[in-house]
Amino acid sequence: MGLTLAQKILKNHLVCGEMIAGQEIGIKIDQTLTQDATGTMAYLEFEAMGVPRVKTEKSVAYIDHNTLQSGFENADDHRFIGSVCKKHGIYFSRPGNGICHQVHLERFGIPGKTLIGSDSHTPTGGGIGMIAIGAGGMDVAVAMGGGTYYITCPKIVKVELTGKLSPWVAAKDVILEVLKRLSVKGGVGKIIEYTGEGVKTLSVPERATITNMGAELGATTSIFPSDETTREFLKAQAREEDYTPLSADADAVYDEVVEINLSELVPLAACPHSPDNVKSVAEIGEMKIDQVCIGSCTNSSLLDMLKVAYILKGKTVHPDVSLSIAPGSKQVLNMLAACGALSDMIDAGARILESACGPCIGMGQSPNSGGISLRTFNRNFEGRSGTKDGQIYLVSPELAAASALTGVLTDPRTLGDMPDFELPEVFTINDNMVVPPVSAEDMDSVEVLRGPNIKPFPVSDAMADEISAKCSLKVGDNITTDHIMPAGAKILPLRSNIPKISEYCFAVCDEKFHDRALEMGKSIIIGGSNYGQGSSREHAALAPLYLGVKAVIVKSFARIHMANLINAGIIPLTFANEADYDRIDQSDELKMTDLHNSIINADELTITNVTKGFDFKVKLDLSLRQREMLKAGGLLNYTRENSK
Ligand code: MIC
Ligand code: SF4
Repeated sequence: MGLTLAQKILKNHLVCGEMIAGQEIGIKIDQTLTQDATGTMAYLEFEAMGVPRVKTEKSVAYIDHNTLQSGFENADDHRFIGSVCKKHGIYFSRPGNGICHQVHLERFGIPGKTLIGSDSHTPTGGGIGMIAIGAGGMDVAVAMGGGTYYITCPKIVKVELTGKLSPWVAAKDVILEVLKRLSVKGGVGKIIEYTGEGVKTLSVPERATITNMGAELGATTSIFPSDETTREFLKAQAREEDYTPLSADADAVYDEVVEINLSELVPLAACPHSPDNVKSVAEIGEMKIDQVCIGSCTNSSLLDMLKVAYILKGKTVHPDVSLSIAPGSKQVLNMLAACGALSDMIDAGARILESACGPCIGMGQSPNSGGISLRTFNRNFEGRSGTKDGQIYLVSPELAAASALTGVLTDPRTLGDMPDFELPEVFTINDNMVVPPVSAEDMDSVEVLRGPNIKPFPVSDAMADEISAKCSLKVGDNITTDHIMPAGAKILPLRSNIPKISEYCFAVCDEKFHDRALEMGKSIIIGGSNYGQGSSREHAALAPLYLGVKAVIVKSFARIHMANLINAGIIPLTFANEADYDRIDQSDELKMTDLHNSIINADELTITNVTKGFDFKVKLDLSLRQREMLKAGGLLNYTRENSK
């Protein structure tokens, strides 16, 4: 039986386990990436492991999320990460060099290799045929130390692309269509593999837009074949030697098949407040807009920017609209400047931002109260923009630019003929903002520089045999990590300070949560389905750990967050009977006994609701490794125990 492309790469990297969907497998990781908002924690954890030099083929640390540096906290974190990298063998991409995923695709990604990154949009690398997976910082730290990375062997969904996109219909519309069909939890436990005749009509940046936003499906990752288009892209990046042709076997067997005829797609938008709330521009109808933001790791490539510049050239942004543009990398910005496209943007009235995440993570550009903002980003969760009642629509750069000129949601197909936008044969290459590490012999000469905001991270105690705790919070379905541990300009600088950042934990849902949880001492959280979707931030597990959360009982979990909870030593449980969710209220006291035995051996656990006087069953859907990890009190304790 033939293999799919994803299966081939996984098989090549298999360290343990069997390639059977649903079972845990361990894979070898070739490359890692971190960004600053998750990086400090990941490097503190790496230091705690005591491995002197990274054992990967390439590890890169990017500074792209918080580049505002309002106050010393950020600058200190950047300096810490820079010095750790220099010492331990990691390449350091300085602030200004660009968004991690964009730069990694341009300069470091290699078809057929495995990459994990402490950022959920790491699957961008799937655009050049990598198995690129978002993970928690601790998993990245372990991989840097040469450790195996564990995932549930995914099912493979084939997305068969036929036809060709119509003029002004974009790659963004492809992934929005997939999201519309599969939903934000439709990809959980799956890899989305793109095949078919339509693939060759898409450039590498377009493929990367699609794999990037596959994160919003909850998928393990997404992948495109590596073909002539990939070769040309790598060649233009002066990296032709990194090219290998890769595709699925002709007789590969897939678990699901989705067919998309590119020719039939129309401009789409994800409406507030979920990336899968997708409607066509025609369905949304006439809508006045206040703001347009173009950029983010989904849509900030040179190709995207050239299209935007073309649309804006010689025109003026509508007087009621604020337009900001953040080119994805120094390379993109530089090339826009050299060809005059940047000047066209500036001339039209665009506000040019630094090549960084910026507004995508709420670092400025929050819309006005109730403001309607069109963004080329990948997430429109409530409050993420920094304005609680902001109405965020996720759209293509073409649609965003066209609308910025008219002040209303505008179908880009009204722009008339579309010229051929082609990628350059040679990109402008200058890696002078990537600082290489010192050699292993010189590592002792490098001092790691720590600022006062860098506080030790919490480590869980070994699991107690009995837990009796109150429910400190009950939340509904699709809770995102932006609810659990919000980001934004005020909170992001605290990523290295868990006690301080914990003050904002769940504040979007309930401002009193922090105080209540601390007062309870230990507690349990109850949630609905797809709990923890979105970001890979392990702070969404570390802050609850710090606040005494011992277990989270939900209808279902999102992949990365569940792994982060286990790494932190918090027990993730799912209701055996979802109806029991309705029978538990906040402040109910829940009791679990005989945990030492059940955590290792049982698939189900009985919990007593002491307050209401009934028992209910929960499932322990865990591998033996995860069970042992929980018993030890998380990944660090487990690693220490096993290396004795
Ligand atoms: C995001 O888009 O939510 C982030 C910020 O990039 C996160 C990482 C983080 O929280 O630092 C992600 O997607 O993993
Ligand atoms: Fe940065 Fe936004 Fe991409 Fe996250 S989704 S990596 S915040 S640009």
